[in-house]
Amino acid sequence: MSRLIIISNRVSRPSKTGNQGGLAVALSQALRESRGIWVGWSGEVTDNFTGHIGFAEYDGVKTATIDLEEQDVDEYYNGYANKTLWPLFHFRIDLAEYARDFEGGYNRVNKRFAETASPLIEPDDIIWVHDYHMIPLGQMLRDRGLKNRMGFFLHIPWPPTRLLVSLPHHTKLVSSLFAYDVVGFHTEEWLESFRHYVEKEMGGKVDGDFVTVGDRTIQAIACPIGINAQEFADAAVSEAANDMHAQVRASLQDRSLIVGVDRLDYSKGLEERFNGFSRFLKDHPEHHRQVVLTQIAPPSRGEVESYQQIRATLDSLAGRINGEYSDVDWTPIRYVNQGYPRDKLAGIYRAARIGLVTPLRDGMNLVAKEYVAAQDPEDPGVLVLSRFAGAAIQLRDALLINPYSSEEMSDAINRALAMPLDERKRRWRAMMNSVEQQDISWWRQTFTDRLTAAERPEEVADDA
Ligand code: ADQ
Repeated sequence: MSRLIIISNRVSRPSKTGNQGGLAVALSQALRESRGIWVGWSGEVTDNFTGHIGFAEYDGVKTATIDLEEQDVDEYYNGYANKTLWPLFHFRIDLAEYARDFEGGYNRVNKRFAETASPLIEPDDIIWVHDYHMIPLGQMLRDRGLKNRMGFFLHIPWPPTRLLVSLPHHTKLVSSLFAYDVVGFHTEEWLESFRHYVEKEMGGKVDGDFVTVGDRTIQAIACPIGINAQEFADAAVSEAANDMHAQVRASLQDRSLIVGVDRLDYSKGLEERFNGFSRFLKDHPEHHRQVVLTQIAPPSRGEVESYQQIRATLDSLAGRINGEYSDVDWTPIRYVNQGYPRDKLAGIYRAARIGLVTPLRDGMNLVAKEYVAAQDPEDPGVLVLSRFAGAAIQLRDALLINPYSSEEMSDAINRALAMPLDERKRRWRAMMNSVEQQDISWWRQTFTDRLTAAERPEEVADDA
């Protein structure tokens, strides 16, 4: 069995709050089972880049990290990754910033990663690069002579061609993906957009999973990420979860709980969610005092202005809605800016009659799957899910809504609250089957099997 080398912006480290992004949560276990190394940024900033590699092991996961300079963090992480690619790939060209310094910093840091990782890589290793921070890394590793099988997985959407062409040097960025052997997306929709770009902008040819540009053929596949369904279901009935469940229930005094859990990010549709909930309160006075929306949203990327703005917007919106509808003994929105350990989070999900997951665009969305996995099979809650989350393709039995429409959101909340037990069970069972079948192990196995079976670049060259 080949060793797996995972390279991503950050490596996963267990934190007390359990506040990890989806990528980190998903990959920890995947890497533990292989005997590989996870390479990434330490999260630390140094005065001058040294290239020094810090080796460590956390929870059975071997890590190799480098520190970056402040300029790297500004241009590469806050800049090109989070001010340029993240908004653009989430269809928000209004928020995307294009600056040469960002692009330069992005390429510089990717080169630094290539220099760091290449001495650690042995000829039989399989390399798996993750996410939009690292798109050109594979090409840079190839430039250094690496012939390993190399895969790339994009955790966010792939934007429509008409939006992507607004990025300066877009073809250069996309071309670099052809250094990999397998490129993975969460859904057919993102895959379709990628193929469309390659055909229209690069004169490429698509033949099933094979995509060819010039003399390079790669496999481009849809491979939806999952969660560790069993572990999450177990966590939901752990002691910590039961305590949390009891604490939440006691505080609700028989009111129904609606829960939202998201990083504080404009792509998650939090403003639209608050507006949708406000619309529900307006449309349904009979539910006043009967429901509480608990929105858990730990801040992220606080150095980026658009994130400061969304935070300010939500602070005032939550205040306004609560001001309008609260009574001395009822506050409709509980807005919480902290993270919770996973078992406690599972207890909160289980206490909620409705999981409200309404991103405007999301590569997948693991919260939707976690909410399903945490439910009590005898009395499951209802998932209200945005059509624009990748997860909507698999979770067809959620109440699917357009998150831009506060009326649809209001109707869905009303319908979910009234849904009979039979229907709740039937929908939950169908969703749980999908969450269990296409779980995190399935995802990793599906992707790495493809990668292992791919022809190595030198085999291709030998045959030619
Ligand atoms: P994210 O945008 O971070 O991930 P998501 O998939 O929902 O979104 O994952 C978030 C993770 O963080 C979940 O596991 C959740 O439990 C956890 N989390 C969020 N808030 C928390 C809190 N307050 N306390 C504790 N834990 C919290 C990116 C893409 C997604 C894609 C994933 C994985 O944007 O579309 O699903 O990667 O590929």
